[in-house]
Amino acid sequence: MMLHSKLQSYMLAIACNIMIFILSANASRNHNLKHCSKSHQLKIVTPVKVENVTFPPFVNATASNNNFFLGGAGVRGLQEQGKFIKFTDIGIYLQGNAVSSLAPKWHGKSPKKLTKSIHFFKDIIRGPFEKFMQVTLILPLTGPQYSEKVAENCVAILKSLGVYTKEEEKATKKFLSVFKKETFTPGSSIFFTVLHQGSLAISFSKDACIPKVEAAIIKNKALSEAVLESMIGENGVSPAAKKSLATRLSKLFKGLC
Ligand code: HCC
Repeated sequence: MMLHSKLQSYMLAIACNIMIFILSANASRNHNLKHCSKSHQLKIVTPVKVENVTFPPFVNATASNNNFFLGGAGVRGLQEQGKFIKFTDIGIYLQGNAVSSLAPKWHGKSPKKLTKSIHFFKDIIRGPFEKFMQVTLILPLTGPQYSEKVAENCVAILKSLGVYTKEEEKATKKFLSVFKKETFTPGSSIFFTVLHQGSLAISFSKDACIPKVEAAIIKNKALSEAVLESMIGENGVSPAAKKSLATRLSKLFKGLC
């Protein structure tokens, strides 16, 4: 009997050790922020609460098996009749390797300098890592109301870059059609994944849960990047998300050996 219970606790200890090993292997894969000491990165990659939404520090993005951390988050509002109306909360997630990709150029720069730097955000938008954006509604919007605003901004960006061709026009039409029948109540979310080859995966949820499978994929790199640029580019709709990205990334760069 004694031997039996000893054996049982022995087996339990082995099982626990195996579990801890699997969990820590997974955690270090999840938090794949190269060269960054784990305790440092875990302290810095915190959740961000914007209005009623808490953006978790790590997520699995729609249509991608890569690991993403929360770069930054902020509100998107509009000045209407002298009042600032908050419409959406925007969270920007970056693939784990973004930190080591951006650090050589941007390490040591203050959050203020990064917030003001157009080139810093261009490097995020064009960098060789995947990006994932979560837009959670504060006020209700129809699919067409939301998508027409985004498309309008994207077309302006693409034209200013001189890359708005028939292909981008077709891609923009597809973008609008994906939203045609959607309605977004407060708390529902729209997700965009800018994938490695430049495709844009779009998904929707009634809450903040991220769907594994996309509602649509649009194969147009210029449009995919323009969607992110419309949020955090030079005239991005969320200066708050830009400030948050700059502050958090500058801290993450400091953690590099
Ligand atoms: C964009 C443009 C807008 C938004 C975005 C990216 C956005 C839209 C809000 O995430 C909005 C507000 C009022 C409206 C319609 C849309 O969050 O009437 O490029």
